[in-house]
Amino acid sequence: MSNPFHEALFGHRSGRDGTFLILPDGARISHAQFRGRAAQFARALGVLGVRPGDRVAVQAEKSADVLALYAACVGAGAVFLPLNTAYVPDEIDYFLRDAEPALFVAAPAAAARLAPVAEAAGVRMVTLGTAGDGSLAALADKEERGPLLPVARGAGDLAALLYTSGTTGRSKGAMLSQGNLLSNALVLAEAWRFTARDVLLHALPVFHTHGLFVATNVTLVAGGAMILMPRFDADEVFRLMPQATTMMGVPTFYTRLVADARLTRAAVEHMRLFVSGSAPLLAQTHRDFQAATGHMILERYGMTELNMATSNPYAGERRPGTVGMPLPEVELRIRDDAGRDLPPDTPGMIEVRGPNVFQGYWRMPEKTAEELRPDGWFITGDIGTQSADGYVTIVGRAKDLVISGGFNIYPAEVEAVIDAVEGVLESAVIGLPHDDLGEGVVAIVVPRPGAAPTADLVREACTARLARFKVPRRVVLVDALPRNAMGKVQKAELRRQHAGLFGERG
Ligand code: MLC
Ligand code: AMP
Repeated sequence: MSNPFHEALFGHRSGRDGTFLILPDGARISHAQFRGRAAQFARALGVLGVRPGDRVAVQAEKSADVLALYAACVGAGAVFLPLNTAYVPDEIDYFLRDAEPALFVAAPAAAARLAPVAEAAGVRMVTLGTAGDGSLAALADKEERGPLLPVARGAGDLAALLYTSGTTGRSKGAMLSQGNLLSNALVLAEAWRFTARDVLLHALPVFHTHGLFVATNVTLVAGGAMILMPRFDADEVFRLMPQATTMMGVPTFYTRLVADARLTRAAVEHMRLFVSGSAPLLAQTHRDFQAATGHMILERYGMTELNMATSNPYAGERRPGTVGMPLPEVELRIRDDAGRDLPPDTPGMIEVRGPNVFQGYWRMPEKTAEELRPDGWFITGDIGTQSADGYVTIVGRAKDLVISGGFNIYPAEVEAVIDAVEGVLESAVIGLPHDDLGEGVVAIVVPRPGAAPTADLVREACTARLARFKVPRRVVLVDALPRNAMGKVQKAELRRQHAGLFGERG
C-alpha cells in the first residue's frame, strides 16, 4: 500500500542500520530500532481504537518515544497534534474540545491535573514519559517490532494539526497534509545538503514546526542522525558539539552562544552548518558569530502554515539581516494594500504559494478564506521587501504578534485574561526589545477609577490561565492608553514610549 511520506521518512533506509538518535548519555538508537519502536506505537494506537484521520493530541516532554509516536501516526494515517509542554489545563481544554482527538497523550507528571480536563472533553487519555515509562509506552511494549505495513495515504491527507493563535484570540489549527510536509522535507534536505553522514545537534522543542518538521523530517529523509537534547543548555551544547555536524536554532540560541567565551573556531571545528529561524536574527549576531567561528549562520523564514518558505543559499551569499530567497517550488510575492505587486526593495505584505502551503484552518472556513486565497496564495501577515536579486527581508508584521525566544504570543489572548482581573479597566500587551529573547512580553494596564490592581495580581491571573512564556515579564500601570482618531490603541506608540524597559539582558 502506498504512503509516500512514510516511505520518504522510513522506507529507503530499510536494510541499513545507521544511528538515528544519540541521547545525551551517549546511548544510540538506530534507524531500524526507531522504526521498530514506531511500529509498536502504531500497533498500540490501533489497539486504542485510533483510526486513519483521527487526531492524536500529544503534550509530552521531548524524548525518543515522542518522536516514535509521531512516526507511528505517519504510518497509521493518524493526525499528529503536538502541544507546547508549557500549556496549562485551561489551554489544553480548548485544544481537546476544538480538535476532538481520539486520544490525548500526556506526560505522567501532568496526568493528575489533566485527567479531569480530558474526561470533561470526552477524550481518552494515556501517558508517555521520557524513560520508556507511561501507560502508552507500556501498551507499545507488548506489540511486535516487526515492519509496519503503513496505511495508504496520499499527498492531500492530513498528517498534522498545529495550533497557532489568532489575532482575535481563538487558536486556529493549521492543517498540514502529508504532501506539505514531504515536499518541504525533500526541498530542505537538498537545499542544505543533508546526508546520512550528518549529525544534527537538536536542542529545539519537538512540538513546533522548527524542531519537529524542519529538524526531524530533514534528518529522516537524509538518513542522518540527531543528538536529542532535552532542551537548550549552553554547557550541554558545548559538550556535545564535537560529535555534531549541523545545528538548527532560534536566534536566542545564537545570542547566548555568541555571549559565551567557549564559542571559538576550535569548538565548532566539526560543524558544517548552523541554521537560524522562527524569529529575526540580528545582523549583528550574524556578524559576531562569524567573527568568533568563521561560520556564516544560514537564516531562513517560515511559519506554521507554510513550513519553510525562504532560505539563504548554502553555497551562495548568506546575506545578514535577510531570510534569503524563495525555496525551490515556492512562489513569493510582495503586494500593497490594493493587491498590486510592488517593485524591488519596497515593503509590502508577503504572500506565499506552493506545495508547502497548508490546507486551511481546522473547522474555520471564514478564517481560512481571510488568509488563504482561492488560487493558493497565503497572506502571511509579515511585511517584507525583496531585492532585485531575490533576497527577502522581513521588516515588520501586520499581525499583532510578539515572538519571544521563538515562541509566539498573541496579545489579544493575554489582554483578555488581564481585562478580566478585578480592578482592571483595559490593557495592551506589546513586545519590547529584549537582549536574550528578542522580544519580551509587557502589559500596559489601565486601572478602573479608584481601583489599584498590582502588577503581581495581574501576573498571577496570567500564570493561572496561560503558559508561562505568555505571562508578561513586566506590568506597567498607566492612566490611559494612546488611541488614534478611530479609537484604536496605538501599539507602535506604546512600544516607542517603553522601548528601553528591558535594559541589558532583560
Ligand atoms: C522559557 N521561558 C520563556 C521562554 N522560554 N519566556 C518567554 N519566552 C520564551 N521563549 C520562561 C519559562 O517559562 C521560565 O519562566 C523562564 O523563562 C526560564 O525557563 P527556561 O526553560 O529555563 O528557559 P530557557 O531554557 O532559557 O528557554 C528559552 C529558549 C526556549 C529560547 C531556549 O524558549 C526555546 O527553546 N525556544 C524555542 C522555541 C521554538 O522552537 N520555536 C519554533 C517555533 S516554529 P518562569 O516564570 O517559570 O521563570 C516557527 C516556524 C519557524 O516559528 O519559522 O520555525
Ligand atoms: P509560527 O506561527 O510560530 O510559525 O511563527 C511564524 C512567524 O515567525 C512568521 O510569520 C514570522 O513573523 C516569524 N519568523 C519566522 N522565521 C523568521 C525569520 N527568519 N525572521 C523573521 N521572522 C521570522
